Formats: sequence, C-alpha cells, structure tokens
Amino acid sequence: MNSLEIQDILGKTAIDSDLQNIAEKVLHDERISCDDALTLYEKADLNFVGILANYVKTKKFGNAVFFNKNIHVEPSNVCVHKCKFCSYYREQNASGSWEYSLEEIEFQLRKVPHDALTEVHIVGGCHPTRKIDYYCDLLRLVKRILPHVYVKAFTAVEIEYMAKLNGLSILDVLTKLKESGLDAMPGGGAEIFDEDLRAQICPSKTKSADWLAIHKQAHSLGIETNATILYGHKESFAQRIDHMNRLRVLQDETHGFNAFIPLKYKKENNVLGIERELPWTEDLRNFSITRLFLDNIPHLKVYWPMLGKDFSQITLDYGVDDFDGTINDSTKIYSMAGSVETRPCLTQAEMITLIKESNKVPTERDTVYNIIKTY
Ligand code: V47
Ligand code: SF4
Repeated sequence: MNSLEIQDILGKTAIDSDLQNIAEKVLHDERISCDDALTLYEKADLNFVGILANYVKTKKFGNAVFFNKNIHVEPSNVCVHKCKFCSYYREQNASGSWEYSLEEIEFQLRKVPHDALTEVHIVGGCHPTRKIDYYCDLLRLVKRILPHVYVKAFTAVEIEYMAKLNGLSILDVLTKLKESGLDAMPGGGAEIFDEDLRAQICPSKTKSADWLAIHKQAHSLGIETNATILYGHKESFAQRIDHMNRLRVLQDETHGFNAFIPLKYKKENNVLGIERELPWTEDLRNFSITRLFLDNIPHLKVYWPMLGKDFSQITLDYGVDDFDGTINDSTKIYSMAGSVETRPCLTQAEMITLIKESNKVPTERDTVYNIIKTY
C-alpha cells in the first residue's frame, strides 16, 4: 500500500483535523509527540489507528511475522514482592508454591526435543533466600544441556533483588550472569512507570528509574533486552504514554531494546480488584497506538499465552510483527491469572498455520531477531 492510497482511505475516516495531522506525520516518517498519542487514545477509532499501524509495520517488515521456538523455565513462584496484580506468587511452602532444584530443571529440559528450541526464557519470583550461585549454576546447566540456545533470563526486578541479597552491585550481578551464559533479558517488571500508580499496585517492586537504569546497564554490556507495559488496570492513557516515552528516550540513547510487549492485565486470582478486563477493541487500539508512538523499538510482540491464539492472530493486522514462541506448556503466569490458554503450547506447524491464515509470512527468528528461516 503506498502513502497516497492510505491518505485516500484515511481521508474518508479522519473527520478530525488533529487526527489528519497525526496521520500526515506518520506517513512522512515524523515522530509523533506525547500529545499526539493522547489525541489518538482519546479520539481515534480502531480502523483509523489500525490502518496507520499496519502501514508502519508493513513498511518496516513487509508481510513478515516473526516467531521463535522457545520454552520457559520458571524456577520458583515464591516471591518477596506480592504485587497486587499478580496471581502467580506464593509464600514459601504454601499450597501451589514450587521451588525447583537444578536436578528438577534438568529433568524438564531433557524432556524437550532439542532441535525444537532456539531459546530458553527463564523468569520467576524473587526468592527470599536463593543466592546468585543458584542462578549462575542454572545458566551453566542450560548451556551444558542446550549449547545452541540463547538464554533470555531474569527481569530487572530479579536482577535488583539478586544484588540486594548478595551485597553486590548491579554491574557485578550482570557481569556474573553474563559470564555464566546470560545472552539477553526479558522485559518483565516494568509494569507502569508512573511513580504514584506503581506505589499502589506493586509498592515494594524495583522503582521505575532503577528498572530503566538496570536495562541501560545491561545494554552497555551488550545484553539486549525487551520491555513491557502492564495495561488495562487503573492506569490513564497519559500514564501509558508517559511509560512508553521513558522507554523511547532511553532507546534513543542505547538502542538496546529489541521488542515491546504490551501485557494485558488479567483479573483472576489476584487482589487488585478490577472487575472488568478491557474489551478487545481497546487491546487492538493499544497495539496500534504503541506501534505509532514507539518508533525506535523495532518489534511489537503479542504474547499469545496471555491473549489467546485466536485473538493474537487479529493483532497481526494492528501493528504487531512478532508472535513470540512455541512455549510448549512451560509457563503458568497467565493461566493462573485467567487466560483462555490454560496449557499454552503451539507446534511449529501450528504456529506457521496461524500466521499464514493471516496472509503473513511466518519468519522464524532467534532471540535477537536473526532470521533462521521463512516458510
Ligand atoms: O512483569 C503478572 C505480568 C510479567 C499479571 O520479554 C501480569 O519476551 C497480566 O514480562 N495480568 C512477566 N500480566 C512476564 C513478562 C514477559 C512475558 C513474555 C515475554 C516476555 C519477553 C516477557 O507478567 C510481569 C507482569 O507485568 N503479569 N501478573 C496479570 N494478572
Ligand atoms: Fe513477584 Fe513478579 Fe509476581 Fe510481582 S509480578 S509478585 S515480582 S512474581
């Protein structure tokens, strides 16, 4: 689709001159401002932002939709933080808690056919007593059993807690983890950066400035990372934009973020007390506006275990270029919070079919987005 055709389509839907101006900026590759993003959230309908987001996505990646072959390892759900939106953490020894030993994790890893993986994603709670040696040994274990995989592990929140518990600096922790096999970091723990709201929904968690500083430090060591936002709870549009803007500013400096992953708040089994989850149209608008605002983080990922495969397929027409991974029923974070995907698992063939059904080109990638194969 060329820009003239798009302007033609938008001309029919964009009745508002502010929206028309924003569309012009997007079509001319100009960065949209925080005020523009607010205008989009407040005034633009789904088709308007969807067409623009799809235009930007297609300009960057054509019809490609990326996926990878991964599993999650969740060493423990025992966590010191007790975030109010979290359905996953448990007290130590409480019913539903787990604390896997390295032997148990080795058993889990050996069960998966090794040619079916290019990534192991490790994330869990901030365990009150497990020292950094456990996590370094875990990284070495994964690399011993699966030497060819990328290990994407530990949120900034886990890194900060390791530093605290072991009396180490962030730099020491990242260096030790990297030496033990850490290749990249996931984007969790960002939640919402607005300090007042963060204090309400996850009071003891890593402060926003510290989350950003840890990612900056990781980037400076050559560790590429992702970023997330938790949306659909108590946040305002302005707070979503502020969150993305802090990431956009850091990314201009470091270029170390690969993917942004909007995580929709799921309401089951947690104490935040939100009665209604956002409607799907709002999820689609949010993906689209994110694609338009975050112009310097290349990939926009839909995390299908949270949103469901069927709905995730639709997001591929709203700016999303990455379907995450095959997962192999290895994560519990979202099934515990009420996702329709109670045992998330896609074979490679199913993943390819889902993407092809959207008239896109399935493109297998590794963790840092080197292309492995197109289908
Ligand atoms: O930080 C917890 C979220 C995150 C709920 O980097 C919830 O590739 C919704 O960050 N409703 C952890 N969300 C998961 C994560 C992630 C997942 C997949 C891929 C990547 C990546 C990162 O899960 C937490 C929090 O924001 N979360 N509880 C809930 N009730
Ligand atoms: Fe712990 Fe993460 Fe759950 Fe917060 S979201 S309680 S840090 S596991």
